[in-house]
This record gives sequence, structure tokens and C-alpha cells, in this order.
Amino acid sequence: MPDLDILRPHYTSDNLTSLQSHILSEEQQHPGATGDFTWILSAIALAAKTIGNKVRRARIEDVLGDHGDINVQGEKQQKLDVIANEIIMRCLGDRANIAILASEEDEHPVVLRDRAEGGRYCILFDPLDGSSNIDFGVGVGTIFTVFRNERRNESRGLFENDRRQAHDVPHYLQPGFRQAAAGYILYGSSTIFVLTTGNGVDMFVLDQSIGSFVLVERHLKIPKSNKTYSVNEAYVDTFPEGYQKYLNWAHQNGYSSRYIGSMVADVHRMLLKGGVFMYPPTKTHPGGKLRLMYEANPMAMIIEQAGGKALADGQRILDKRPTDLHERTTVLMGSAEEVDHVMEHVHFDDVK
Ligand code: P6P
Repeated sequence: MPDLDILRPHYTSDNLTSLQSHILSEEQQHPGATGDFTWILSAIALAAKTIGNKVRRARIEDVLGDHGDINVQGEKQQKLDVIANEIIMRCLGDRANIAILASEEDEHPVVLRDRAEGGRYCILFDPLDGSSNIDFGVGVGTIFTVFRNERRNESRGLFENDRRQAHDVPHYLQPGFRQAAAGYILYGSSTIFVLTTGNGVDMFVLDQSIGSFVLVERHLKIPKSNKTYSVNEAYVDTFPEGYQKYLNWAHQNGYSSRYIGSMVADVHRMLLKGGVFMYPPTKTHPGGKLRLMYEANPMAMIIEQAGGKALADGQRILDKRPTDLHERTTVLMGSAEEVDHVMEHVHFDDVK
């Protein structure tokens, strides 16, 4: 009788888990879950694969460069910005549980249906962040966030201090701590999908040979420290003094600088290796350049879920009360110890 061990397949401890099956298994842990979430995330995954394909073939298909329009941000729209936006709208638009789609590229959100018609979620996204780098093969990405399209219970006053504002706040202008999910897709040397639904951070890589995002890391944790900072030092002379003091301290303490100019790529490197990413107030953007609702908030949720810190002018980004879809914010996020080193030098009462 042959030794059965010889016949037994050599199973490894790590199974092959797709994004789809991962979300379904997560959903089963939430009693009463309706499958709505899976619906939405599978649509985002489909959009990600499609955009990734377009990004890789951009030069071949001659879709590089400017689209010719200026978007609501006052920035030159790249051809791929428009293409990525349309892809996401087409993938998500037919999901019957989505109330609102709000894009960096469009001044106003697309209202699909209200809650009475089944609109349970609001999706906000930057379809192609860092696209000005696309012509040179630098990593770019899609950033998204999901809010529940919840009615406000005025009697309970969900936003205690902003009761007056609660009557005016459309359902998508919610503080970041109410995000139901957040994530990004990095179109880099590989296509990487990073996701949190509030239960830790998971990372998937697109396996082109099977067309699926496969789970590669569960419950990612950002290293507590790493002597690397990520900031555009070209603006250093216009940074508030405390940031300049921090950079001088970092130079004297053996720090290195890494800055790609594409938030998804810069934050992803920091999530895996540790360090600090910041976009301080500058002369051009005294309130910061990055957008709160669909850049800073989703990244802040991911960084906090991974054990890091994410601040804006000394305040937790996720606690900021938004008043406009496209409002900007300063950003300071990363390894807890590295954020603390910056905070030791920047006194936010002098930043205003
Ligand atoms: P700057 C890209 O345009 C972007 O919105 C982010 O992806 C990136 O972090 C930032 O702007 C770069 O801005 O002023 O350094 O070029």
C-alpha cells in the first residue's frame, strides 16, 4: 500500500482567495447582510480591471495627454481622466442599490435614485489620481469611498454640534468616520487593490492570467516607523515654519525623501514600508491641495485601519465636517511615530 502522504497533494496554508470570495466571506460575518456591498465592490473591481487595461495600453491607443477641457478643479483634464470616469460610471450606474455617484471630474454628483427607490449607498471617487504622470509610465490610481445613504434622524441629531447643518447636508457629505468602506487601486508594476470595510486592511493583486484580484495580504499593518518622508520640497519656502523645522530635523537625523507626485503610489509605498506623507499648506493652496471627500478621507480610513495616523492641521481627518464635495485639505499621514515627529515641530495654532 503506497504511503498516502506521497499521494496527498501538498496543500499550502495560504488558499487562493479572490476579491469576490473574500467579500462574500466578510459579508457572511454580518448577519442580515443583503449582498448589496458585494454588488458594489464587484462593480468597482470590474471598473479597476478595465481602467488598468486602458492605462497599460494608453500610448498604443493614443489616449495620452490632455483632453482639452479644464475640470471643476481648474486642472487640465487628461484624456484618461475622462475615460476612467466614464468606465466607473458605466460599471456602477446599473447597480440598483446606489443613490449617488460623485466624481472628482464632475462638479455635481450624479443622483441615480433616492433611498425610497433603493438607493442605499453613495460612492465618491477620484477616477484617475495622479494622471498628469500617466504619459511617463508613473504609477497612477483610482481612489473610492462608500457611505451609507442614511436619513438623518433629526430627533437624535446625528451630528450633535451641527444640528443646524444636518438639515442641509446631502447624504454624501458625511464626515470620514462614517465611511462604510474605502480603497484604492494602484496601476503600477502590478495592479493592486487595497480595501478596508472597517475590519482591517486587505490587499489584492490582479492575476492577469485568470482575470481575478487575488488576496495577498490580510490585516495589513503600517510599520510603526521608517525614516522616510514624502512631500514636494519644491514648495518648502512657502510651508509654515513648523514644517520647515521638521524637514531640517529630518535632514539632520538621517531621513530619506521619496516623492512620486501621485498620491496613490506615495501612500501605497508608505503603507507597506512606513514613513510619513504630507501635503502642508502652500502659497498656492493655503488650505492644502488634496481633496477631503475622495482622496484624504479614504486614505485616512485605510491608514488608521492599518494602525497609522491621519491628520489635517492637527485634527483627525476623519473627524472633519465637510461642507462641499470638492473641498481641499492639508494632509499629514503615515506611521504613528513619524506623524508624531512632525507634530513635535508644527504648532497648529500658528498654521492658520
Ligand atoms: P504636487 C496629483 O495631481 C495629486 O492630486 C496627488 O495625486 C498628488 O499627491 C498631488 O496632486 C501632487 O501635487 O503639487 O506635488 O504636484
